[in-house]
Amino acid sequence: MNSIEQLVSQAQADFLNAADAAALENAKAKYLGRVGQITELMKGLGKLVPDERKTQGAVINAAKTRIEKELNARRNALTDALMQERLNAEAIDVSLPGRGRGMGGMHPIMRSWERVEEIFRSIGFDIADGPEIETDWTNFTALNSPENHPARSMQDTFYIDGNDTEGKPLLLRTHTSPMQVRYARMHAPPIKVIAPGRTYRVDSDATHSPMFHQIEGLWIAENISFADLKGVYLNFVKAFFETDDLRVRFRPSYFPFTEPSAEIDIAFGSGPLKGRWLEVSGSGQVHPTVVRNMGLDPEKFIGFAFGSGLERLTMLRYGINDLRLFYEGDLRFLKQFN
Ligand code: 2U9
Repeated sequence: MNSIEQLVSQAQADFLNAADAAALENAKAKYLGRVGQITELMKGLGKLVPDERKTQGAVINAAKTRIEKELNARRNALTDALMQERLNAEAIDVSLPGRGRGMGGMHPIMRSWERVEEIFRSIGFDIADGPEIETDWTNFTALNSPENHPARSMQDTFYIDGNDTEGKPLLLRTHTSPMQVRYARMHAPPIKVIAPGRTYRVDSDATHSPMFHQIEGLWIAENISFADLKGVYLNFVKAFFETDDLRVRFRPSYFPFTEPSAEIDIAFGSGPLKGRWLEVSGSGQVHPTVVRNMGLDPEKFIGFAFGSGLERLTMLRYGINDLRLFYEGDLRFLKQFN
């Protein structure tokens, strides 16, 4: 083998030995670089006589072409190998089961909330939503709660930094009734409205939570009576608990915003709670002072109202025995409602 053939073989061997692109570029420099062996041979041509220069030149050029071909072949091989390596590393096994996304679900309290709205909407009640931060007037005074009532003490109600326009501290509403006052001041009778929402009291044990939900109903018209309230409520509990086998009883009670007032009890005719009277709501004829505070003449308009805890209704509907389960976020509990 003459020396130029050896040079080509050597280049081929060096290229094959180059394990990556950087090593290959170094090997290329050895032959085709500024001081590479082929380059040096080219430079030497100038010293030859024209005839020899021509024949030698052709030989060197042919060798250069072959070396470049070997170089490109190796370059492509290295690129392909790299791609193959990546494809292997990033391979996706399409036969594996998918991980999926966790689906959120409705909280049982929200289920009741929507259910109650749907039932009352179906009998022509409007739904009112309003602020959870309230003024002293709307939450207490308008609802005939006396200035010295214990509910107004710092220990019983959550107060907010900042005052209303009367200079009284703002507070977290203790019931949804202030929304009824707001609604009645904005609408002309007849008024049929429910106000569901979050309410707050300084209370925390197995049967009380500092945040809980209420649903209140208000019906104001010229010629209605307790019988209408009773009819609406009976219709509601029958729809809510999905049974006609149910009795309702009104027991005298006291609330500052209603007079007369009554607790509402229900008794199921069958099921695990069969025959037991269960307290589900408070109710009454809206106190004349409250009617006046809504901007209406109590001589002309009569109002009936009721209020229930959504937690209580939900516990009875699903047979839940501990209020705290609603707020612990335990998926074992929550998943049962979805
Ligand atoms: C206006 C006038 C009167 C709403 C009423 C009750 C009786 C009542 C409690 C039941 C369980 C609250 O969540 S609870 O603790 N509510 O007993 N609520 S009458 O009376 C109103 C409302 C608005 C303007």
